Amino acid sequence: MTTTSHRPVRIVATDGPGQPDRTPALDDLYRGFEAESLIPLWTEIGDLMPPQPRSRALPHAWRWRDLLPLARRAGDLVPVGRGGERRAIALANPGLGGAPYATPTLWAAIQYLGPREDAPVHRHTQNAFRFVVEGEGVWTVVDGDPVAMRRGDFLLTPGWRFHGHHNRSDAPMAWLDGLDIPFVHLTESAFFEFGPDAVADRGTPARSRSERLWAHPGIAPVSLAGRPTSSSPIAAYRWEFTDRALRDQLELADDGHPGVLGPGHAAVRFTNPTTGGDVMPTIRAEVHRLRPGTRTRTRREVGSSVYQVFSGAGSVRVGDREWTVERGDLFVVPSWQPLTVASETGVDLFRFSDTPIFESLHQHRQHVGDDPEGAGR
Ligand code: GTQ
Ligand code: FE2
Repeated sequence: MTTTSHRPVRIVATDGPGQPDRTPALDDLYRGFEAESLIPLWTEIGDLMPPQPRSRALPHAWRWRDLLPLARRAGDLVPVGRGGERRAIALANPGLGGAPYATPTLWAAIQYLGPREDAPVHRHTQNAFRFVVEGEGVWTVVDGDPVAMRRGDFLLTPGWRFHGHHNRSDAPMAWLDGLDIPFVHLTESAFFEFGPDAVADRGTPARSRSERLWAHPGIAPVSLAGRPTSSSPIAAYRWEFTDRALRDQLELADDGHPGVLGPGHAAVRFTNPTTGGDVMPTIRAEVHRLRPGTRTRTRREVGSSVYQVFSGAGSVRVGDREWTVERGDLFVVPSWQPLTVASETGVDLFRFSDTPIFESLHQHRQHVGDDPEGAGR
């Protein structure tokens, strides 16, 4: 997928339906195609135009209890500084040929910063976020605005903003990074720039300037109101608000108001207050809460998602795989693979996906409910 070498064209002809009989003359024609770098549709169509999406990515899960000790060891052995830029360890989907990609479009990594460490300032066109499943003490500085990172917070670094991270505490911290690195790579649209070598502003405010300006529900500063921006101006969505929104949604459902996804299933989406749409052009982010004893309906959707368990535990079915997951565990749902989640004790799930890409291009479809063929829309 990422190769740029000059591999000669090879035509793999089958004897399947719609294929001409293999004769020396046909073989000769195909060698002629190859010599001129040509490939006929009729030998490729099954792969190029499947009846429904067939992701190369596999359903896969990573355990927090496996990731964290490895990140710690990386903290001992690998310095963080200019060049490598980040001590981030990518979840590499085993179906994607060794690329550091969780899905064909999404990067997911555990990033680790030791006590008092700094990660240098840079910027890139890739959109990024952080989600914190445990710990605190790191500030991510986005265009000079220090943003505290704490458990449950969802933090944005939209494309082309300078950003560095600094750990102001004596404890290490690890968190989840999500970016659209694979999508940007595939579309050959990446730009990157180092920031100043001087460390970012080491300020440690409890609230960022961005939150003071923007993180007030339904309220916008008059100087900026009515002007849609491509990414959300809110640098941090605090867990306190996310949790309250989920609690309220479940309670309202109990009182007979509609608004939950299904019985016992509340979900909130992080949105851009200037548009009401997704936080960034390529990434959607949500938190789902299942009450104890809840099972979701089976859902399949165009595009891929990565989930992380924030708290509680559950059992997850993706395609033909099934796992029991608990706090910190991550799993991938490839395009059009059916997903069902159930929880005996209750679970909070953070989810991010590439859905905005497909919605913008009018390629999005989803299907909810049992549909063994998966052909519904
Ligand atoms: O924190 O700036 O996981 O630039 C990958 C690329 C994190 C970051 C990643 C990045 C960053
Ligand atoms: Fe970055």
